[in-house]
Amino acid sequence: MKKITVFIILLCSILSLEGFAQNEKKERVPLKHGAHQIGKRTDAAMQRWREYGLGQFIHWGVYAIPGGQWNGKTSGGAAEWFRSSGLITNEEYDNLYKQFNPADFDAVRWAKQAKQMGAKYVIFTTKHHDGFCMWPSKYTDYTIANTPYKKDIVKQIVDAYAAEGIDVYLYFSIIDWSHTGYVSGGNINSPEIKKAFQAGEREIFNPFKTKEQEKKYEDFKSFTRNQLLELLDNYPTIKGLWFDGSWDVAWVKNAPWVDSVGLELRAKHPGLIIGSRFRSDEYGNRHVDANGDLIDDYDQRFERNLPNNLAEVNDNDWDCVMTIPENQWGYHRDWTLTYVKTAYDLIEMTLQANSLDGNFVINFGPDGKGNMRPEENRIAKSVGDWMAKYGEAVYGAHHSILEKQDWGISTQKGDEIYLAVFNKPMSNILKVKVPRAKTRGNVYVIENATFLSTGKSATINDGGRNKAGAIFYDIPIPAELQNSGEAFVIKVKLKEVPQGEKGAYQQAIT
Ligand code: H79
Repeated sequence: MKKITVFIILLCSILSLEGFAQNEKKERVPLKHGAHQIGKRTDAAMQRWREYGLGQFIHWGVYAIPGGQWNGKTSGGAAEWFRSSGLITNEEYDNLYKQFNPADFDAVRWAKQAKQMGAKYVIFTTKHHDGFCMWPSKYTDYTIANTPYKKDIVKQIVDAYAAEGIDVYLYFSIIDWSHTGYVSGGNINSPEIKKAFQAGEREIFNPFKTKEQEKKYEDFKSFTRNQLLELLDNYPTIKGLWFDGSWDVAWVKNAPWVDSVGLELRAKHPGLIIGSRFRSDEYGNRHVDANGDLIDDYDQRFERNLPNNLAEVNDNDWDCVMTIPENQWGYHRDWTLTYVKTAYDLIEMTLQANSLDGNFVINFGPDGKGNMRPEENRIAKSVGDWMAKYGEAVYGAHHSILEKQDWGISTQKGDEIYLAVFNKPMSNILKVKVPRAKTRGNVYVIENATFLSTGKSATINDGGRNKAGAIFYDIPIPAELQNSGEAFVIKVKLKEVPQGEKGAYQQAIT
């Protein structure tokens, strides 16, 4: 009798699973150029990426010479977009490279600064939309080799950062205003274009006005492919490529080709990490394909924009790249135009990113001589000093089981929880709400708590319960942290104990 019951249950579950799988299959759009893998990569290179916590972005190119200003006029737009600011002619801009001679540039100095800041990886602009190459590419004359400076800047960055143990990623824009074959077909994100594209009406948005143009775009494609292969050949120690500009219709129309280039790059460079801003699926879907699956290795949509909760990141890997002013990536002489973030802001954002399982990347825009600006130097130092004390709460730390609380942000590594206090309570008593225990009938108690900056144990007092029965603990903030003006971290260990266990709750309160 028992055997029959088991058999029936088994049969039912197989049948329902089968039915489920079929339903799933029916709903999925068959794609040749969608995500090539479902779920997160688990190889060593990607595991390493996941532990970075904090990175540095550097935007450097000929746009650093005007620095957002020309003939006494200031552009309010992004400095690295200065060519299209309307303040400079294309001819003037395209000749700036003849003056590019950053006498103060010292890659070792930058790498040491990044190391002190606590950055575990750097993303460096090899080529922005203007097409100027910071390496001596053999496929164009518009490179560093033809400036008075001459030397390969990418190589110096790659070597100096590697020497500091910082992983290098190369930024590459697929937009190239300097290439005669480059054609812009408009932005695929515009709802009108996207709708028509997905309906198969691709001809309406054909960016090529003549056969000649279409042929030239083929030249541009081989040029781009050559440059990418060249970067991997020249700098074999890099860990990944950070793409930009891929929203252009001309690029999206070539999705199958872009996909083939991606596969070629990966085959050539095992472990290579590429974000979701390289290619689209064959229906013009970017970042996530028609089935909602992330394209390539991590989500690149959080540019200057942090997610607020885990639901927004959909269990994907992701990075957030952030400017210090509102939207200046390259060097802009005038930083009074918008709010300029403080080190405190950026540290809080770093914690926020890591608490939601992402990496945070702070952008630097050095000037035309090769100097970081004074504000950037100060920020790097402050972030670094903080990371030296509290980095444990960032590196390899991820989402914690604590719910979001008013005092700040929590992260978790194994069974250690880090309470990063950004909003010190007026009472100077930190009220910490512990989550429900995994096992019914159990509760979490705080077994011990330590102030990371001093290594001293925290006093843990009973903080009562709310109406719903949630347990709170009160941790008094010691005098030396009350007025430091600095965010601080308390490392906490939770222990699960049976709710009724005599003295268990009190025992944990030391
Ligand atoms: O490299 C940085 C930006 O230059 C690049 N991505 C980051 C990492 C980027 N390119 N385009 N965009 C971001 C989005 C488009 C912004 C624009 Fe504008 C709005 C282009 C024209 C209007 C901002 C304002 C840039 C120029 C003026």
